[in-house]
Amino acid sequence: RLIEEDLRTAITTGDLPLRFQPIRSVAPGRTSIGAEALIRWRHPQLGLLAPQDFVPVAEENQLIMALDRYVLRSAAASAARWYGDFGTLSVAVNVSVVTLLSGDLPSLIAEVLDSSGLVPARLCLEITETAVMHDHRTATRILTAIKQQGVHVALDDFGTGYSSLAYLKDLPIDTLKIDRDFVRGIGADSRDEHTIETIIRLGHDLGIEVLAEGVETRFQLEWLTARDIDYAQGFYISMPLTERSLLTGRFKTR
Ligand code: G
Ligand code: G
Ligand code: MN
Ligand code: NA
Repeated sequence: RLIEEDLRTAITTGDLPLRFQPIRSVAPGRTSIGAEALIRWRHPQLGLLAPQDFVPVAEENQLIMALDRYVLRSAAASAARWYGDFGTLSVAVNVSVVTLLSGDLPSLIAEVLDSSGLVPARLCLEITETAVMHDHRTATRILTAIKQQGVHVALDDFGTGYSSLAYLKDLPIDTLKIDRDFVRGIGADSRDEHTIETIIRLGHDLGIEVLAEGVETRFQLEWLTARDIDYAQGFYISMPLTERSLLTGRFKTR
């Protein structure tokens, strides 16, 4: 059997479990504000597969919209049940550029919010920087429609793609996610440190919050906190968790 046939089947049977990686606010109190949904594939012969093993297959075989729809529905249904010490929690969902540019995303989001009952502001869409800049006019138009629905938007893997600052100013986004490649250089490579400082300043000057991905050490977290980072995510905060593990930690469910 071809892998794309197996994947088509998995999307309909739901053999695509989500993991959730907590995102923490670094402001005093250090509370979890939500989690990023990360898809896996429980393959009958190959075991648990990571997204890089099959998301590209989905993108090449017109399966990506069905996959993104599945993840959005599943993540929203989960997040609608969560609350933490300081109220409800958000879920961030990675959405492919194919789905973003198709124009079907606003209606899909409306359906997902309606069926899950999730408050719009508790859903964040993660779009990669490269995807958005590839066709920034179409992306800006569609993201504007999505923002009007009350959903948040984050620019993922920021700093690795090519980005025009002129476009960034016009993009309706709430959060920049600094790519973990830069975070790895904290304490080791002053070019990475300067890049991070520049991204934080740029984001804040534009009224955009900034999150650091791939935070693996206490030193990195403290360095970032001293430079006014808003949010942190990474193995030092938490590995990606099953929903069950998430809910035995700081997360609770109604
Ligand atoms: O979980 P992991 O670190 O292996 O994720 C690797 C990459 O796969 C991440 O960069 C993420 O953007 C992407 N990814 C994870 N889950 C999804 C998903 O549900 N949909 C899409 N389109 N990409 C995902
Ligand atoms: O592509 P995206 O950035 O959306 O995906 C997040 C991916 O990064 C997931 O596959 C997750 O397993 C991985 N990840 C999360 N935290 C860390 C970390 O601290 N270090 C490293 N190396 N990878 C991480
Ligand atoms: Mn992401
Ligand atoms: Na990322």
